[in-house]
Amino acid sequence: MIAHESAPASCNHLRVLSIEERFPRPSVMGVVNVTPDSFSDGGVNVDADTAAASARRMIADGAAIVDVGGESTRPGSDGVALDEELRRVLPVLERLQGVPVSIDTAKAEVARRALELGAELVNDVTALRGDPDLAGVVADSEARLCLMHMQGEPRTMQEDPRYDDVVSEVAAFLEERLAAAVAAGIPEERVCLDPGIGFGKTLEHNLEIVRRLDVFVALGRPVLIGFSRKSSLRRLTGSGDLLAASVAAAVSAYERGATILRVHDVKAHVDALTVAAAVA
Ligand code: HH2
Repeated sequence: MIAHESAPASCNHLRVLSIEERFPRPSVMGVVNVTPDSFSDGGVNVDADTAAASARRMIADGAAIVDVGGESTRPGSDGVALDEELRRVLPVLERLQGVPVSIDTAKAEVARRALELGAELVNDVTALRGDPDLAGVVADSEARLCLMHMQGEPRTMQEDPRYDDVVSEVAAFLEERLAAAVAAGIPEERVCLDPGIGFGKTLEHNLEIVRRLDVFVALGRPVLIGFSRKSSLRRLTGSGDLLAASVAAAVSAYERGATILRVHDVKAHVDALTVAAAVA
């Protein structure tokens, strides 16, 4: 009898946690770019041991997850070939067994290999528009998914981004991509949404997105924001050191409803968000 009663509970325990359950507000995602050319930390983590050590440091500093990426999406960048992306990220993922990892990729094969190595989230800046096989890879796994908005492609996206109303257009896009993900068999509760700060957006577009973040929260899925070290902050402050600006942007986004903050400087963000959450 007791065994029967406990059976549903143990089944429940095995259920994949939703984004909301896995990432309480606010949660920090630490950025681990294994690239020679990322806009703020390119070249820092090209060596797999160094990258894995910095990922572990981020978790020790309070990150809920680390986002490992082998392809820079900075404005003006070209894509990287599958072989090269695998060569960059696999040795790092192999060294991060047991560490909570997200894979920042638009390629199905990179995601598949990363999930085999224990990644729990696929962060796709193309929102499943880049590789037709990626939705199936996520649907066939227990992975969570981040769908991000980008206008255009990294090579040209900052040339002259235009919107009639950036907030309603980006929200409509995310709503449509969420429906596409669900239609492909990915459970809605495993998906989070990201308006894509800096991806085909001016400084004013980025600020308007954070100002009206409630519109994205109203879509019903947790919102991820990555404002850390982005060039809009330099444009706004004129400062070379973007730490304080990044922290302020993350706290502003959190206060308007963001759940996951994607950041480079984990400790400063965790401390700031802990205080912001305490007074919320
Ligand atoms: N920003 C970058 C990369 N991936 N993913 C999500 N979901 N949201 C973001 O805002 C986001 C992202 C760009 O930042 P970074 O990884 O530091 O630079 P690069 O693309 O040059 O590697």
